Amino acid sequence: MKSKGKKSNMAAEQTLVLIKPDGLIKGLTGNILTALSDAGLIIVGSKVVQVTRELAEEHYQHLREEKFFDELINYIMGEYHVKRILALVYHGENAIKKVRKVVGATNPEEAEPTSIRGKYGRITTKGVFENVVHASENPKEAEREIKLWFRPSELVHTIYPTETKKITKSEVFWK
Ligand code: IDP
Ligand code: MG
Repeated sequence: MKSKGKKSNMAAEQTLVLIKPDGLIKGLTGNILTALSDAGLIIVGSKVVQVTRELAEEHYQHLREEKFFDELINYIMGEYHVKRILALVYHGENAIKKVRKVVGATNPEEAEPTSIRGKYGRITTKGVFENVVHASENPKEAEREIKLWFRPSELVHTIYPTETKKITKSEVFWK
């Protein structure tokens, strides 16, 4: 249904972006963040992560049956480039679609030439889509992924319910 001149009351979304190991090793972080700033969203969390096999397999669980799965896990773990990624959470209205638009299609050869993947992605001779960034596909996936990669305390603003639990555990402090 179309609403005439009425402002959308859509709630703000959050979406997970990962600058993948190829993006980091190629020094594309600045270019990628600049391109993403066109979406007019705000960053509510960011961190550098060394991706474990467990995290990689959980993140890409929906692709477990694909023939490229093992290569994909190696790729995101940094086996071909560098063993880290930059994880970010973007927040704002329609954040998921806006970021996917700037990021471009999964296959870098099919991505808009002006999109991040169109500009910087490639397909290796082994058939891995080295497409420089990950971006959540839909609200359900965004929630699952943000909760997988970040704790509530690592975000300056949360949109999913949280609870406070008392825990006793050892933590590392500066000496
Ligand atoms: P997306 O990253 O655009 O959401 P997904 O289908 O979720 O695309 O796939 C996750 C990642 O797996 C892609 O970003 C890409 O790196 C890799 N991938 C997806 N499809 C293929 C393929 O057909 N061949 C090789 N790698 C692929
Ligand atoms: Mg996906």
